[in-house]
Amino acid sequence: MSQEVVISGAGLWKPPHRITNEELVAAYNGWAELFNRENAAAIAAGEITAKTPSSAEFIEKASGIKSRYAYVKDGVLDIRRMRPRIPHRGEDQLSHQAEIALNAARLALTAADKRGADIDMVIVSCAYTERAYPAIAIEVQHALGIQGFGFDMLVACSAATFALQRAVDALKAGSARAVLVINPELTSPQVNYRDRDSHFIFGDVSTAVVLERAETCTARHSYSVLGSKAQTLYSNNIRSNFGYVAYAEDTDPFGPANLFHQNGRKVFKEVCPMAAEHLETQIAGVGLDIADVRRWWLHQANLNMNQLIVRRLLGRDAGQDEAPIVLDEFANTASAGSIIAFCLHHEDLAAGDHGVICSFGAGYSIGSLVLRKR
Ligand code: CO8
Repeated sequence: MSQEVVISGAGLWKPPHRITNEELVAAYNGWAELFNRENAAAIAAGEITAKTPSSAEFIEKASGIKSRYAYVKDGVLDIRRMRPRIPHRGEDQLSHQAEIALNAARLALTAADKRGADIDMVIVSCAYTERAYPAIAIEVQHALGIQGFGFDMLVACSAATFALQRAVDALKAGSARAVLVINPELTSPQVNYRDRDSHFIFGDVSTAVVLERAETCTARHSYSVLGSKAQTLYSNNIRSNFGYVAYAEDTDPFGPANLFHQNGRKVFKEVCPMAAEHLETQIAGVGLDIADVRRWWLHQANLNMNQLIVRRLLGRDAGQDEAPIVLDEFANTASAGSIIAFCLHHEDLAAGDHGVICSFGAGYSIGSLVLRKR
């Protein structure tokens, strides 16, 4: 059997609700006014700092984000709540994350011309899972009637590319015939909608990818994986401290320090050169030149970041055709961003065209796959 591994299908599921910058800013500013009113005496005494308003113009200029999708919109814009109101599901019900994982997985299986019985490894890989165990992947495996095994893995924004690399390795080693990688990015429960610096950054979405050996592939669109690379470098600049130890530490598991927070400026400065260098090495490593890459499916955190990375690689700007941007509509969807870009912008490629999927973010982590259309 050949060692050629292919991506044979991808699926994108969008949540039913959309939140514009204007709606989000109106809610934040309403909450900030209320906070300032309720804390007027302490603010006047210099004990706490007054909240300053957010602005839709700033958000679009600083990030390129115009809107985001929400699994549940109810509650997010309620200034007395500022978080989604997600109905609790009991242990006998399908979990929220398994449900959105299945929505994307079914689309990817159809695109790959595969059924559950053809798959024997399921990886649910994302920034957060809603519980520790049983793995969301095993719940999905059960719902799809898949034999074999499943597991969850967390690598923040690089969860998708790192899982794709695990899949490639498993297929090459022969420990799986076909692998389903799913990224159910339910980010909204971890967003601090009271934090002006980050309330606008994230959106919910779910993506999935099927990988298999070339000889079993019957899909209309498929891509040989020429190389995959995962890289990490420890940094505290993007953190979520949410975790099970909070219960024993007597700290508030939902306090601001336990929700997503970052030093966005530092991340921007440090990650852009790392990502560009990673891509140069990775592309040279598979015997290609930068100019051979027809399409860049890059991580979608910030428009200016992507433009800077592409400029460093190509020595010029690239348009939507070469490096598609989806974050204007979806915002930062953690690990799913580069996969959304792939899902929406791959069918027009011709046989022999090369493309690169690349993610970068918390950890720091960077992951990439070089593909060739078959
Ligand atoms: N409205 C108006 N003004 C604002 C706002 C706002 N909402 N926020 C900040 N400002 C002000 C600041 O106060 C500052 O004012 P001043 O100059 O007077 O001090 C000014 O605007 C500039 O602020 P910044 O320097 O912070 O602005 P930047 O231009 O750096 O833009 C960004 C901020 C958009 C955050 C930008 O730095 C960025 O995108 N950086 C990259 C960050 C990144 O990619 N992070 C990755 C995070 S995701 C990840 O890795 C995985 C996490 C897992 C998922 C989590 C799910 C919850």
